[in-house]
Amino acid sequence: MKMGFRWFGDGNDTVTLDDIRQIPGVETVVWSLHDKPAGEAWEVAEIDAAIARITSIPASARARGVTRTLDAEVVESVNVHESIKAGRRVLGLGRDEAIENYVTTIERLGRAGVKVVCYNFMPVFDWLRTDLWHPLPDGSTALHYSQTVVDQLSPETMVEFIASGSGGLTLPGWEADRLAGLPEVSAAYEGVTREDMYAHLQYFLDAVMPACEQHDVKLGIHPDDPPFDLFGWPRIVSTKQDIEKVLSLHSSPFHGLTLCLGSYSANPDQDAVNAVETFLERTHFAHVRNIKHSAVGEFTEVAHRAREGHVDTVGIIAAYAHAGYTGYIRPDHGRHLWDENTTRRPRPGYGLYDRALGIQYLLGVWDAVEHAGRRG
Ligand code: DNO
Repeated sequence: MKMGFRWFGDGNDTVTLDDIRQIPGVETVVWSLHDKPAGEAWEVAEIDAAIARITSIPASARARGVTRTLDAEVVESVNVHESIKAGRRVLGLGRDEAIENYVTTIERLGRAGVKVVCYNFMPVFDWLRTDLWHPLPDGSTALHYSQTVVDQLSPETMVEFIASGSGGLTLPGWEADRLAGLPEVSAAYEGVTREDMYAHLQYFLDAVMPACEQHDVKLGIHPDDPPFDLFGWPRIVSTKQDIEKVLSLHSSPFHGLTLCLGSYSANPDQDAVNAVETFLERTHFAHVRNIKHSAVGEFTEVAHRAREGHVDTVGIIAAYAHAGYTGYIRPDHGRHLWDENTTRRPRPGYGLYDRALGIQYLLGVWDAVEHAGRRG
């Protein structure tokens, strides 16, 4: 297993690579070109520059004796253009052209040494929360979701709400280019059924898998977050049955999952540990975090420790450790802690401290399982 940490890039994240280097156990920086509109091919020079930034140690740090390096083997995400998901021309781009650019990006990332690319197939919106700075009883804040609130909002008000809570940073999945075209994008899904969405995903996989195999890049689809249909648009990666169906769409071992266990567990009927075990062979990347359900369709993100919420994070990591999982894991969203909200002003869910604490907890479980194994 390789532990990763998501980083949004210079000027786009209040966490630094120097910070990440000091978190014990982190080997991989999970990155992306966040200002790249979905549908465009990533340029070789941009890829090389991003990877060089992550993998090299600046001279100033070297002078302080820093030698610890990080790799850049995981990209989260290369976003899938709406034309591919909706199966028709959207925002001036046809799906075949968008797929061609996706294939070019995969080829270039593979040549640059990237091993896993994460993506999602959610229509229009990516992840969604209704409170980005929800107060917790311990004085920290965290992401919160309430279906009742969503039911009272329109897609347009949702966009305004997320933008107002972002602190001026571009939030992944809520990029301006995607949202500027909201009326057109949303109209493109009219009449698109779940079955159509699976067919569109299969069409995409058929086109990109040869490049993945040739360039040794594994593709991991991220489950819907939250795992419910929103605003009437069909979401197709929400439950265990959905994931089974998704995996059946293409037999290549390079087609697999970014198994986000927090997203998956937002539906209390799903069993996260069972999903880990069932989908182990096809899990290229796992996101591990904890949530606490407060009512039907309502949850708050809490610390990674299992007993803080309703996700069995111990069972999840133990299952991976017992199986000798060799893919990537990252902690997922954390609370915003200590003086972070006033000093560092983190991205919602992506502060430094709680994710660093979370990693130590996850690695503690991992090490304990390995240790017990050695003692027989
Ligand atoms: C939010 C993230 C998502 C995720 C994408 C994957 O915090 O979990 O934006 O990166 O859905 O494509």
